Amino acid sequence: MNIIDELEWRDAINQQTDAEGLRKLTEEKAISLYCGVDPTGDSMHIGHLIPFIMLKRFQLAGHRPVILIGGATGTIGDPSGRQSERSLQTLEQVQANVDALTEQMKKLFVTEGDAQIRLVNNYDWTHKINIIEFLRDYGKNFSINQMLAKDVVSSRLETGISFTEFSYQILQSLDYLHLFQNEDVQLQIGGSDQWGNITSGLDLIRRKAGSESVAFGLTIPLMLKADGTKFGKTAGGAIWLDPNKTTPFEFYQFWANTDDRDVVKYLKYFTFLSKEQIEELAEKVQTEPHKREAQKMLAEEMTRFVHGEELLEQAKRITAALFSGDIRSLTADEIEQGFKEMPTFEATQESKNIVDWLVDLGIEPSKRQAREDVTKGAISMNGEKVTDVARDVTAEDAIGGRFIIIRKGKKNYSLVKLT
Ligand code: 545
Repeated sequence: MNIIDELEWRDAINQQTDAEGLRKLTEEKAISLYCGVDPTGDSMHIGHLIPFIMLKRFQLAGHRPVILIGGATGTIGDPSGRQSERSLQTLEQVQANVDALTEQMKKLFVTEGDAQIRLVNNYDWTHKINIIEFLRDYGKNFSINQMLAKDVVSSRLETGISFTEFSYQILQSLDYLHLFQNEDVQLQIGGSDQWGNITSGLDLIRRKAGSESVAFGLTIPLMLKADGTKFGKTAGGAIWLDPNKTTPFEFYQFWANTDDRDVVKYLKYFTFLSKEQIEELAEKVQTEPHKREAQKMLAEEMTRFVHGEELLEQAKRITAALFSGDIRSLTADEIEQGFKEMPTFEATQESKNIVDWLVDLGIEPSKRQAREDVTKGAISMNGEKVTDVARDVTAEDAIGGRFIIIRKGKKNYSLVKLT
């Protein structure tokens, strides 16, 4: 299947500058293409990941992707999709983010011995341009009238936009021109918010390199959820790729909890499973939805891709232990991940009677209630029922010397940390 047909089948195309032209070119030869990311933060979330997954699809189809890290553009920040002026980050902050994002990109997309995906930083060519050159060689090719007409700018005319943010599109255009002339890049892709910047780059290429220049732009649609809420956001915030912000277990759970109405869409968009595999899973969503096979596959594919096999296995182990109640099989680190969102209490190492301990922590409202719950078998500690009201809780009960998990009733979990 041609890469453009594949993207169409995956519903991954929003706008294209010349659909027929791009299809023909990609059929004729291996092309170079790029997508950029600005170091405005130190990690991507799953929304940012989308166009880079599409880059990888081009690579798998034999094309040559370039990932651009915006060391220059990141010092300013893209006004696209924003209602108000950004506050500038320090140059040190930008550099720290460049380093973090470069690592993240390498980990995800540059596999051992893989010469196909290249990483570039636009600081390398942008910092050499002086102001006279900027105004004479580049500024002359931009029409203020056209720049004002771009959504990004026109939507800000009421509230205001600085010259700095107004000029952002010029910097991104210089990148496309640079990569077109020096790296043979003929396609830029991005989320739908990038359309204005991409077409502005194409205009610059036509003016500087000739109107017959063969270069294209393609954007990817915003991911929409069936229930109308925003994709990739949970009560706990965004789903980050950095395991210190979103643990691999939470990451796995996010995908595993996908609605039946969205799961096939996500499989097409995010995974490298084939059309046949996805069609088979789509069938199962219809015939045996209760098994949630499509969701499990989605969660596995995504967690493996972002965090690797080992952390995927750990996420699955935590999931299974929470389901069966077999808490003792988990390590302290796994408990920390699995119980991150559950009510947390702190207790000392001191031994204490279970009834007093539960009441003092606030897990039980009164001694009477605590006694009743213990006696009727409603309380378990680390997956084992405690029915003896005379039992003491000691430091020995803590898993890894750190955590005690209390379950009250069927699924009221509390995490107790020993201090
Ligand atoms: C800079 C120079 C170029 C080409 C592109 C750029 C970046 C671009 C931009 N992209 C977004 C971005 O978000 C911040 C991430 C923080 C870690 O601003 N001007 O950098 C997002 N992008 C991915 C998608 C996007 C876009 O990285 O394109 O649409 C989100 O899905 O918003 O020469």
